[in-house]
Amino acid sequence: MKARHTARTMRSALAGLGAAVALTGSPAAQALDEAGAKAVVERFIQSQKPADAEPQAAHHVIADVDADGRSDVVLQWNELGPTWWRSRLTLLLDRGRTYRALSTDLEGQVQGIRVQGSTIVVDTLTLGPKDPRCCPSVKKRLTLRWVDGKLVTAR
Ligand SMILES: [Ca+2]
Repeated sequence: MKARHTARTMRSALAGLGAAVALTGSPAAQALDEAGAKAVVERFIQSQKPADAEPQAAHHVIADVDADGRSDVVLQWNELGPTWWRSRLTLLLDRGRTYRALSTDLEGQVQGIRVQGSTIVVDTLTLGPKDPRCCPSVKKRLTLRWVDGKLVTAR
């Protein structure tokens, strides 16, 4: 009785999975939707081969950062090493058939990313003097701006 129920649950779980895969397989050419953005993120993550580490996507935001009318993707991802991890932010700019990737390191645990025009605002928590390593508590904001074909840190 119990086994039959489990089999049915498995089947419906797999059906759900199939639908999700089919959606991500057809990214929109111009206006990027959520499924298209996920496909772009997945391709980028798979192209990353950090030495001794596993790349893993975390958050992403769809926005036209360079204001050329084509949606770009702002991605926060992590490199997970055996005893360390590194947080990265990558701007994936739509260049028609390909995406141009610009990356920078991030400090702390990312709490949120907002994109306003050509400005990317990243809110993080960093370690205070009394914080244990697991639990940073000091709020820090990083502002990046797309200027003259480059991603610069805004003051
Ligand atoms: Ca764009």
